[in-house]
Amino acid sequence: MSRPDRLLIVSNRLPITVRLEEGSVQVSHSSGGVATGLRGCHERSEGAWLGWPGDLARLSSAQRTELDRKLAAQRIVPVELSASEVRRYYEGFSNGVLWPLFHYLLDRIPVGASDWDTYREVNAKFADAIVAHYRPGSLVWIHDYQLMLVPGLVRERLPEARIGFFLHIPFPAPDVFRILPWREDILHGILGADLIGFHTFSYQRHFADALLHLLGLESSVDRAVVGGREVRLGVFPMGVDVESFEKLASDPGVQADADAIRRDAAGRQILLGVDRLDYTKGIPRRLLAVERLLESDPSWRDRIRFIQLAVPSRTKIEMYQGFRREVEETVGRINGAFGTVGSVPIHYLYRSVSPRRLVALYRAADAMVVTPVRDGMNLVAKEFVASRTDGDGVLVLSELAGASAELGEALLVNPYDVSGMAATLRRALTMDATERTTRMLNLRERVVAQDIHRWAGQFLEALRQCAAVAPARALRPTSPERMEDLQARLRHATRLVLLLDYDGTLVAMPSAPGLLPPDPDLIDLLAALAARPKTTVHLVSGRRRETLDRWFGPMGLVLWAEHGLWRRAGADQPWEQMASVSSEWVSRVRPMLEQYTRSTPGSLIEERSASIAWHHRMADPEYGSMQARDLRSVLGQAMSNMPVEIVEENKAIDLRPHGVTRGRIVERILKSVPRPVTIAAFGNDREDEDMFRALPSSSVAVHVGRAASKAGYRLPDHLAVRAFLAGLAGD
Ligand code: ADQ
Repeated sequence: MSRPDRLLIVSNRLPITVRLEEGSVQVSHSSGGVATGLRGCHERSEGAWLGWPGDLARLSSAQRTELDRKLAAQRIVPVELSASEVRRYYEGFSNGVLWPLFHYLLDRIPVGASDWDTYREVNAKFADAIVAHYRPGSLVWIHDYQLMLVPGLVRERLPEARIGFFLHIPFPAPDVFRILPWREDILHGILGADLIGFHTFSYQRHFADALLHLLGLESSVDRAVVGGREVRLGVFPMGVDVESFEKLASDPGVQADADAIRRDAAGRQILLGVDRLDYTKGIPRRLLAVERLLESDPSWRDRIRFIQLAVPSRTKIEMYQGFRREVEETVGRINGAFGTVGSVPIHYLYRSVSPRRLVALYRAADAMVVTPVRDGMNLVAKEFVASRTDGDGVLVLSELAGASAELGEALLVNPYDVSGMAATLRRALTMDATERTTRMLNLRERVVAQDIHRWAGQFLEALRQCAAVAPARALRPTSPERMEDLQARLRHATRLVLLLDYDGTLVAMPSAPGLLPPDPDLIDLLAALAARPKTTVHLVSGRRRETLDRWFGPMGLVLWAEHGLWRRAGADQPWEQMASVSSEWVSRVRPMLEQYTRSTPGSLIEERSASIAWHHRMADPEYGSMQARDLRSVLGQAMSNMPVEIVEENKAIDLRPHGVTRGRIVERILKSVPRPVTIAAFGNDREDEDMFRALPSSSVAVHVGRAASKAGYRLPDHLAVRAFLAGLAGD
């Protein structure tokens, strides 16, 4: 990590545990993922860690004073919650509604569940605490599903703050997410952040899909523009504290423990499960898979021991109490059926164990069985790999855990397929040593490289960068004074080339192609600019030659049609094709576009000499965008081997020959124009960014509108562009 910033970390639970020992308050560090990962960042920064400290009601006032002193020394800020708030916000809404919903387990949501109001109130309480501890320049990093409204609430009060949000659990597919009655509030809440982080690309895609389906908000790959503010989406797979697991793994005491666990198994192979006792972790089906294995071949009874460690979790929630009974009954039934006088196949331990004991178990296991029915990441899988410095041991991993996106050398299983899992367990137990080692060493490479510190460092670096690229103020128009300076500079240029985009830059964005011809004022303005001494005006458009001819034919402009495929150097010059391209593919793609046009009222096809576009600006916004996404993915597959670029922008999908870009126009101009020259390019969309990127550093780029741009200047709309150009023409 580079330079430490003042960092405010915000999580539901604080990374500490408060205990009373002989009347005195003890504050100890909690171990585990986020706590360990962020402790270093917290200690290096001058900031604070805000969160719920647990129940403090039992402390006397003297003890409370002592606690406050100890917390302040560690820059920890307790956000206190009443018993009823904990019941409603934490147990009720966060763990009762959001947790099962985000893990696709809809039948676990209690009928009549509510508590939304308390969720909102507690989120507001967290936001208050952040605002109270914020100082200009602080980075704010908010964690997880309990606090999804906090980024938005903080943004309202601190518009300039740099806010990151990381979701530790899956973001579900939009069809599931939309079940939530407060879905829009949640999305708006998260969008208050500048950077939103997920464990995997699929969660990021689900989130982007939800933005489109529920808010009609388009995003492009890793960013969306919300009220003129750019919000970044990013994938940051969380890792584990590899160093501390490796250290424990090489500790002779831990190794002796591991040997003792193996001796106790008396030659049986050890299968290991380690989870919080949570219904998302797939324990019941995992037990059934072990049962299926034992049934399939009686000889396994004396050859395996399955150790299942279950750490008590959310014990006050009724759903979890019932679930515990279900798991324990299944263990009892299987042990009853397959146990012998001397031993039972399943050793079930309902408790938390120390990190040393945990690593001893990881080291003793022949196969680690991690089969959640849905899991944001799953750190247990990575902890197992981090502990296996001996390069041995097999990881059996659910394909529905986020970790499976990175850990391809594990034996991947479908956690709902009990027979398939039983077969995979058999495969794990009989795998030869060479294959085990090859797989494990590959797994280790990735787990070691992407550890918890790297995760935190990458997120914070991205948060810093998005602040540098797109602080809210950078998306505002350039000040009138700076624009006046620019005008003076262009006015005095020895030779001036104006590169003007048409739609959205000189006229408003039209609702359909062909609808916005230039008005007489614009024609006069362009004529006046072209008549300026030592000035050349290039008009750049995606439109057809015929259209540009009709509108600007007799004027002394250089016209570029179809994004630069065609050029006409002056009124008395012919059109020239600037690249040789094939258009044979157009006839193949046309029927697909026609099919979408038929099923999307208001949409239409625009065909040019060597390109074709499907426009849906006039269609119903939500349905049009949905159809466009569908079409985009159909085209992506159909055209993958063709020399065609698919560009989605301004409510249109544009297909055009590869290599025809506005950047090329700049290259051509630079080749032919005498020096010195000042080029000033004006544009409003992504095509124009190609143009801006190709400009030499002495040139000027002016972005029109509020999207993210590389341009050094910004004007709010086409009217401001015209006013600026009129000032230049009228000198
Ligand atoms: P969790 O659902 O808590 O985390 P996980 O990532 O597996 O799931 O972390 C569990 C932690 O608890 C591990 O560090 C493990 O060592 C520890 N643990 C489990 N059983 C234990 C036992 N009996 N004794 C001691 N320790 C035990 C949420 C998401 C995950 C995501 C993490 C981090 O649900 O998908 O990976 O956050 O983002």
